[in-house]
Amino acid sequence: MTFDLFDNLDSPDDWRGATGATEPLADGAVVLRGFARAQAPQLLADIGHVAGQAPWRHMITPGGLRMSVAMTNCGQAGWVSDRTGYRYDRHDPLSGETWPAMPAAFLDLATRAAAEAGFAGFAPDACLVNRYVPGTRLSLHQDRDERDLRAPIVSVSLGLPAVFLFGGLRRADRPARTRLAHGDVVVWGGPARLAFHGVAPLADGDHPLLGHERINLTFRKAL
Ligand code: MD3
Ligand code: FE
Repeated sequence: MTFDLFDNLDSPDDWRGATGATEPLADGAVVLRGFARAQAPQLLADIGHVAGQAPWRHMITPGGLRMSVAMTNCGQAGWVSDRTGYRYDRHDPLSGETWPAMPAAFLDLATRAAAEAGFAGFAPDACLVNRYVPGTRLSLHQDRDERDLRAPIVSVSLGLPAVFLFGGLRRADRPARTRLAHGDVVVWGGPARLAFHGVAPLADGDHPLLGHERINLTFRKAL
């Protein structure tokens, strides 16, 4: 056994198996460390196809601020923000076309992760894809634009590690910090579903697959 100095490298004999240990992060939140590692190259190829049809863009908040995270979507609906508010929309406002279909590997990963965390039958209809470069942050927010809040959200982290901020049900609750690294999957359900959360400004680094980027997928049952 060698020391695992290169935590972000993909090694075929990595001791974290496809179904690594589940780790409770908070009441209702389960971390599956490295769960998506083996699928990462396929996911990245699929992300390239999605962004080819529905390009990365920086959305504008209802308050008029440009988000530092670049976003796109796939699935039956996509999360959009503009001066009129936040919503799920079946069409990409940039093109007027429907969003690209959810790639099979996305759906497979999300449903397996949800089942592992106790949410058998999770049927996401939307996937928001977030892209971070060094300095990009996501301020504390709740995800509550989805119709059925009993369904969990499944998040998949790829590329550079991020410091994830996880608070309580009130914005003022001081958030805990956790590192989310390449291949980590988190299932947020139950009492964690409406917790305030965000991402600290991304630190620079050089990831073997993603270079200076981090990409996060969030699977949602939106409609
Ligand atoms: C906890 N994305 O897209 S993923 C988002 O890393 C979002 O891009 C972050 O927050 C990112 O809305 C965090 C982890 C996450 C996602 C959704 C949650 C945690 C959550 C919904 C409820 C509670
Ligand atoms: Fe969120």
